[in-house]
Parts: sequence; C-alpha cells; structure tokens
Amino acid sequence: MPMKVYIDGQLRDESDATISVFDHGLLYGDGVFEGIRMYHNRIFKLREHIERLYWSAKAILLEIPMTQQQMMDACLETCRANGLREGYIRLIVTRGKGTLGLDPRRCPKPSVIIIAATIQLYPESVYRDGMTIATVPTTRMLVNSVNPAIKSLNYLNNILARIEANLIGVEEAIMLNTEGYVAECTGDNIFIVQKGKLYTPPLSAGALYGITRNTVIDCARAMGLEVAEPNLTRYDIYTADEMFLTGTAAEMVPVVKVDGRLIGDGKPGPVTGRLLEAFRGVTRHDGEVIFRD
Ligand code: PXG
Repeated sequence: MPMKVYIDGQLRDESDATISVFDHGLLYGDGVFEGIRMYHNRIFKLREHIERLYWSAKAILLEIPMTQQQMMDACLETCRANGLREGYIRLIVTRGKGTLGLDPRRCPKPSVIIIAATIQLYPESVYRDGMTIATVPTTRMLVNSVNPAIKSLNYLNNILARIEANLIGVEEAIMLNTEGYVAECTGDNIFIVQKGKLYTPPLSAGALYGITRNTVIDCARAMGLEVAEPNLTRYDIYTADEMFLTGTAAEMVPVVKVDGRLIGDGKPGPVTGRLLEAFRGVTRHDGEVIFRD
C-alpha cells in the first residue's frame, strides 16, 4: 500500500504528494515544522507539539489556515490512513506558493503537509554504552536574528554544526552561543547531572523549547530531583557527573565523552537511567489515541 501524505486537506499517494517549486518553503526556507512521535497507538504530546507549531508560525507572522484542533485531527487522520500506531510524524507549514521574490505578501495561501512514517532510531548500543559528542566551531544563531526557539525551515545553522560533527567522527555536536554558553545540540536539548541535581541551559541561551526537555523536567521533579536552568559553560559539562540529550527522535541519550574527555566515569549514569525509565513510562499513557479498537 503506497504511503498517504496529507497536503492541504487531501490525503494523496506518495508519488502524487508534490508541492510547487515556487513554494517559499523551498525557495527561502520560509516556514515552520514539527517532529512528533507515535508510541503504543498514541500520538505523544500532540497538543504540546501543535501549540509549539502555532507559536513558531506566530513568531514569523505565518497564519495557519486551520484551528489547532483541526490540525490535531489531520495528524490523527494521516496516521490512520497509513495504519500507523508507532512511528514519526513530520508536520510542515510553509509560506506557500508565491513569486520569485522573498516578500511573503506574494504568498496568498500557506501549504500544510503531514507525513506519517516509521522512524530510524539510534542503535540500542548508544543507550547502553553512551554517545561520544563534541563542541563545534559554528555558533548557535543569536536570539535576535532567527530565534532558535522558532522551529523554522531554516536549519542550516544546525546542519553546519552537524557537518562539523560528521567531519570529526562524532554523533552529535554541542553548539555554543556567541557568548560561549552552551545552547543545545543540532536536534536535541542538553542536560547535565551534578551532585544529584539536574541542569539544562535556559531557552535564552539559544535552545529550542523542547517537548522532551519539558517531559524530562516534569519526570525529574516528580522523582524529587531539583532542576535548574542556569547558563552552562564547557567547564560545567567537563566536570559533570552525568550528561544526556533529549529530543523527539533520541528520547534520552546518555553522553559519555565530550571533546575527548570522559564525562563522570565514562558510563551512562544512574540518574540518567532512572529518568529514561520514567520517560518511557510517560510515553505509554500520554497522547491522543489513534485507533479506537
Ligand atoms: N533542539 C533542536 C534544534 C531541535 O530541532 C530539539 C532540540 C528537541 O526538541 P523536542 O521537542 O523534539 O524534544 C529539536 C527537535 C529530525 C528531528 O527529523 C528533529 C527534531 C525532532 C524530531 C526529529 O531531524 N528536533
């Protein structure tokens, strides 16, 4: 059965799921997106992802031609049309078709695209043994240029950092902001554990308002752990007891080596392990049900 892709209210076969070459999402990266997971017949944190999508759109003055409820229903409909209970949703809203010229006023109608598919996960060994990452030269964009809180179709800043990680043979890149504080990784938020307390950079350091980040903070507080959001430096990372990354694709990935230095004892830590268990518990019960059978 060919995959069905939602485009502007219609479910189309994958081979027919096309948009215009004059779409400003393609021409200028003018648009916003979301990456959402399905777990156990539910769309995880759907409401939160849709809310963030609408905030991203509002921040770039892009008016999405559907209500948030209609967008949630369209996500459920796309999962159902593809018979998916587990997997990944990529939701894209572009400025739409316009003229060659970057003025968004030339784009009368935004394009809404929903792809529901399976997901390529990190290998289990990464969760067991931990990941090796490094800080890279490309700095995170200024909050006053394209704010990293906007999940926009402009991901070149992250892609450049990712290329730098690839060039030195590590799996993720830590991006610092122009002041030298830790911002985030290319597609994940960053946490460290020090003396049983959790620290993650503030959003003002140039991080995305991560939904996995929020979920992990909630899990930590429910377990009685303290969580703080101070500015963090590489020193804080190098001297941490534990480190992990959070993201929709990664869930929670332990980090055991940064810039060639071992974090803690070089093994995934106990607090990370307990939090991952709690996080996976939340994925079993949270979210909108796909099939009511
Ligand atoms: N920072 C950035 C820059 C991201 O793009 C996160 C942090 C984590 O946020 P969430 O809400 O997912 O916990 C992201 C999320 C992909 C892909 O296909 C990217 C993300 C999520 C899912 C898939 O590259 N980025």
